[in-house]
Amino acid sequence: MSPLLGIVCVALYLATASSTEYGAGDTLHTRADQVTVPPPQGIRFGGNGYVVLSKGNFRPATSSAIRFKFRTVSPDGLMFLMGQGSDFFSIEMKEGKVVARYDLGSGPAMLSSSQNTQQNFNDGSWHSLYMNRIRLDGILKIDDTTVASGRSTGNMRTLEIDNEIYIGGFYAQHGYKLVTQKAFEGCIKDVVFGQTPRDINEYLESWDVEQGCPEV
Ligand SMILES: [Ca+2]
Repeated sequence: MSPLLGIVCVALYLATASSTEYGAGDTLHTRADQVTVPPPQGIRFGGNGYVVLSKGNFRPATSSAIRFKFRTVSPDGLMFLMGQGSDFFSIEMKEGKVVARYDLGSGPAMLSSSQNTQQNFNDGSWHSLYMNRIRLDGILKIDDTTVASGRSTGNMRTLEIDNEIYIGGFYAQHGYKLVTQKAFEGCIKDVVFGQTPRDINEYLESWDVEQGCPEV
């Protein structure tokens, strides 16, 4: 295409666009509105990485409520991990199911979505996850439906954690034998610790991640 023909084509395109897609004088207004759309939230995990968030004002010793949305086509991968010593709390994809585990220091609890549904959640769609434990008792909801509940064993009642909370993987091999070592591949957004929404892009450290989750 010659440069001149290119200019003519652009001019024709603009004329067509302005006459069919916008009313007279609307174009600048429309573009100004688009500028105010917030940047994409969430993070895309490449499958070999992780994000570290500080616990901030999150105090999960007695009650640890976690929310986030996830999207993946991978059947296995670590989505969430926090802990200290033998205390931990984890959420992972396992063969397409969602599995949460915690140990308060005297024995583990395991909650699998397979308890109440045979649905596989690695279907490429967004799913909202809510997990809470109060003392020994845990409950796991996906897409606002309770999929599992459980209770840890022993007499320990509180969860101790370090400042670093891992999303999507861990920086090395972790020591929690029941928890997957495989990193998550997919997207996570809208993270809430307790009652506090957290921007997953405001991390202490990350590896193999990209900001934003494209809609396709
Ligand atoms: Ca404990």
